[in-house]
Amino acid sequence: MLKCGIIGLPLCGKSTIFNVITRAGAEVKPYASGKTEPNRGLVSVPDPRFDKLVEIFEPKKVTPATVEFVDLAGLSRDASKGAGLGNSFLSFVSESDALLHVVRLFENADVPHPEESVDPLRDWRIVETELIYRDLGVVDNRLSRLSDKKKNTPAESAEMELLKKLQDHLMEELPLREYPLTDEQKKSLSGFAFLTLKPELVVLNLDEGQTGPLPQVEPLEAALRAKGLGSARLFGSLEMDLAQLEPEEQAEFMKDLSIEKLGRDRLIHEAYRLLGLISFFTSGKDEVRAWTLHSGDNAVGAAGAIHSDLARGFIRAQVVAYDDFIKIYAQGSYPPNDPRAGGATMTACRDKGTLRLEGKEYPVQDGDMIEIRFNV
Ligand SMILES: Nc1nc2c(ncn2[C@@H]2O[C@H](COP(=O)(O)OP(=O)(O)OP(=O)(O)O)[C@@H](O)[C@H]2O)c(=O)[nH]1
Ligand SMILES: [Mg+2]
Repeated sequence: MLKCGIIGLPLCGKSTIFNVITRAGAEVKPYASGKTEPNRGLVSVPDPRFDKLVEIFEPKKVTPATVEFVDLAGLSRDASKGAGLGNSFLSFVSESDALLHVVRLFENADVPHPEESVDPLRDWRIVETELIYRDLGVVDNRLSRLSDKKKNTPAESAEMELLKKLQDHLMEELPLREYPLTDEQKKSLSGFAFLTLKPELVVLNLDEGQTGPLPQVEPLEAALRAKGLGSARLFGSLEMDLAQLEPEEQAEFMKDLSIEKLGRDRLIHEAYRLLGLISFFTSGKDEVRAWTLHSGDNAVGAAGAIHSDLARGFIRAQVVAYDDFIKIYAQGSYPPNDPRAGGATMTACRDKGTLRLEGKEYPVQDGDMIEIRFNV
């Protein structure tokens, strides 16, 4: 299961954002000390293409793509040296595939700020620095273990050479994602689960009044842009309250507050993209399902995501791109919600040559509709 860890200073609104995303109703208050397990929530990835396929096929069962979000304890200054509760949670950060880094923008006299003032750029740097020092600790340990050995294999010597360069880089308080690594090097380092190599999206947690140009957030937004990191603004508390309402009530409130669109869907979507994920669909009368692959995975990988038998006995993949399918659907004569429309459209795709037969190495494209032909 792909995981997205929610990190940030204590009391910046991580659990609030977790609730917005998962609608789970986790406790929003200072992280209880003694708590050893983070809150976890599975989230369906909103995808209008998936919704459309469900509408066309009217299946008995629907299974959207999912991502797990993990709500972690706050990382304080010096967490990498053992300070604060967040330190014991660094291991949960390392098991995450991507990070949502929450930064506090809201002013609230009832909620103490660990650094005693709201300063988003400083706060973001504090947490980033802790991640850098945690990675440096991992590099230091590995290097001292390797240099303690009487003799190193050629592979170990090469590893030491690279690690020393990374050590210098980290000592300049730079994240590893800013070090030019080849794909091969990245692969060789994957076992270390470096925190500063993980893709990161910064969530600016705002109060409802904080709209338009915000001088206090611009330095951080500019710094992130320069680093090629994405950021998203979100009204944490407000969206959490909205998430707990029934849809009609929610729509009414949003109209009153002149909010056009919730940040939730955008955030989940962005996280999915950040994870380097794509979706392919299987669709029929029984089930419409979205499956998750890493961008670049091939047709056998798609088969294996469904079942190992399908990968083992793989013959061919029948593929039609979602957009092509919809074009042909639109030419069809079935009224909306006619249960026959899905199958009929598939047949039309085959007749018109839009449906392709692809081999094992075919790189699956986001939005492909796939049926695997196999033989075991
Ligand atoms: N006014 C305002 N208050 C907020 C906002 N987001 C969070 N809070 C409040 O800040 C407090 C802490 O929020 P949490 O979501 O628990 O923060 P956290 O980062 O999970 O805290 P720890 O887990 O203890 O590190 C709560 O009292 C929230 O109601 C916001 O956008 N505006
Ligand atoms: Mg919390």
